Amino acid sequence: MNALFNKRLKAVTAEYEALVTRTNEPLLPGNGIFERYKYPVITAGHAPVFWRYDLSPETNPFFMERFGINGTFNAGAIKWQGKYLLAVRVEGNDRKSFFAIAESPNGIDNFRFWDYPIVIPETDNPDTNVYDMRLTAHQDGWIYGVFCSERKDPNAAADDLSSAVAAAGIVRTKDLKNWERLPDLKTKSQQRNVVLHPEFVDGKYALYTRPQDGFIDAGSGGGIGWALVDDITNAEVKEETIINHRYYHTIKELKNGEGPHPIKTSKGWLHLAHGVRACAAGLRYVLYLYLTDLDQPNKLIAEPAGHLMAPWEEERVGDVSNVLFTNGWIADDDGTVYLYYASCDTRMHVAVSSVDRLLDYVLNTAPDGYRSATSVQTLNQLIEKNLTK
Ligand code: BGC
Ligand code: BMA
Repeated sequence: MNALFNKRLKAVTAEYEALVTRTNEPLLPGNGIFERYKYPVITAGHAPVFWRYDLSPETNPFFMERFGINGTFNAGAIKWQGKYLLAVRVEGNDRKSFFAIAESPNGIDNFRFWDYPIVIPETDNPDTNVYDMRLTAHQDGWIYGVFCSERKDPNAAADDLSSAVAAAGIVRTKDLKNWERLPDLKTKSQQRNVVLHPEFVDGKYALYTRPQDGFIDAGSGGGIGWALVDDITNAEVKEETIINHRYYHTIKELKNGEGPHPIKTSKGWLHLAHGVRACAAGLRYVLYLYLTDLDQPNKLIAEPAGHLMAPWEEERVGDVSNVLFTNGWIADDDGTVYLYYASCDTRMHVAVSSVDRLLDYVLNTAPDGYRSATSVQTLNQLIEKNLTK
């Protein structure tokens, strides 16, 4: 009998159980647009004990971690068979990401990972790293996962071990357990943040894209793109138009990208995206909303100025600090919206709102006037309205 092994097994299991069964609570009063929740919904500590440890005292006498988890973030989301599921980007200590489904009965706490991570079949050109999966239950009956597949740049100089190429990988499933890999999206430029629209448009599959000049630089790739694709089993972007542009001195000056697929509402398609600007501390990632036309999902109809959410308090610090990123949300049958976001490439959080509240926000928050003077005009109108009542 190995007393150390048993003692550690007991302590580590108790710590895990306490973490995954902890009740979450909204932080009130908030801003009225959404409520943040007190605790992150998924952290590295949510990885099951049997992922991290060899549970045999013979082969692991010190009860030592054998497979370290570095972070759990950038999750796709879907409600499935009454449960709230996240397709989490799990990153090991070895810097490789993979996907694993975590399930909650209520969307805000008690998330537990399924026993096994998702096995993504490789193509003839194996991915070095896969990350940031968007889930779409498409009109065609399949659930798709579109993710970023990263490979070393074959044209990089011999001493350059950092240059990479980003492409959109595509998988599909009927049960979220067995996944079929389709060919990667063919496009002229590199792509990250590609998202499948849930409905056919003019009888075609519709993709939100993010053309970019290089691996990091969006460069001349003006913003979030839109492309129609004939055949998803051999997807090719032939024509791409920009539907949500970047602008000087805004929260998305440097880059932007679609989050999860948009939510269909009575007033249009509600989109959640990320915007990036550069500053002395590095790249700052925030989240914003915009609305497009119900019949033409590529036509912008409203966009409030600035961010919906930016890193706040503990959310500011992590592996890649000053980053909020999102690629998953769930609109429930009663109109509740669970907005899943990651902070700093480290952990997952939830904020809760409703379709009605988010529509009120997009339609009644002033758009960007792009100058300090226009912001002061907007503020003065509000002050005057309030003080002359
Ligand atoms: C990282 C991503 C990051 C991308 C661009 C990749 O190597 O895994 O998290 O978004 O580089 O910086
Ligand atoms: C990228 C994204 C995310 C990540 C972010 C910050 O461009 O695609 O994977 O969260 O940078 O590192």
